[in-house]
Amino acid sequence: MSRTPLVAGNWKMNGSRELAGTFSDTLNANSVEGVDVVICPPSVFLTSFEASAFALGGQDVSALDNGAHTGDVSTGMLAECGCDYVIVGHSERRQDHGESSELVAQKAARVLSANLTPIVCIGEPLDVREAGESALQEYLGKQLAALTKQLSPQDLSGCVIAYEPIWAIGTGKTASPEQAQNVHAYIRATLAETDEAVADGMRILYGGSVKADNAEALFSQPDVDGGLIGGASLKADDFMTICQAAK
Ligand code: G2H
Repeated sequence: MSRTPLVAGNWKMNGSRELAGTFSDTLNANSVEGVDVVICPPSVFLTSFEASAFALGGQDVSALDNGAHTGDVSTGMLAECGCDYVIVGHSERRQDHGESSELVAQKAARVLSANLTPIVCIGEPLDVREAGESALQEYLGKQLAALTKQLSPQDLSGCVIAYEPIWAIGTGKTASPEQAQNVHAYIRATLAETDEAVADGMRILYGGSVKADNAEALFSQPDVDGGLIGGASLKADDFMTICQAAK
């Protein structure tokens, strides 16, 4: 199956209204044919974008309905601010806010029920990577199992998965294209145990120090369907180069 590549910029807690304007101008003037492009800024800047040639996404969302949940943002609010996508389960949320894989799966379900697309992040810390392949597969397998347990195959087909090895996030260390391909193939094979067609159609993004100069090698791997980009998504020119590399 041919899968439309997707490149999502995760601004994390960075950016400004001015940068939203710069990105709107650059991305609208340079649409990348055949690639879905998404910017996930801090939610306070969502309405500062004029997005015509790209989509917007949230960086996180509550698993709950609107109500007395100070500081949280709901799927309905993100949709009202123009989002089509929502990142859930980023390792920084898992680490900084103690989010479990079960909560991440609940968030994904909530995003799907609002007709938005969850970008579900999974990834291992360095000690797991160094413990060898079976430890790595067991770790990622548990993160995936929480998702496949919570979601029907039909719901699963509405998700995007992002594989982000924690040791490669913001460190300048990138998984080699071969390392990325091996894990992506494992993720697809694991999803195929639930539903082969869903696994075949699943877009699996790579994230972790993707830059303008390494994107093409990563994205050319058969099971790598684009990227989730952090630091390099804050410079419009670099981000455009990365989007082009996904074609
Ligand atoms: C991983 C990635 C974006 P960076 O967190 O999700 O960030 O590209 O800065 O490693």
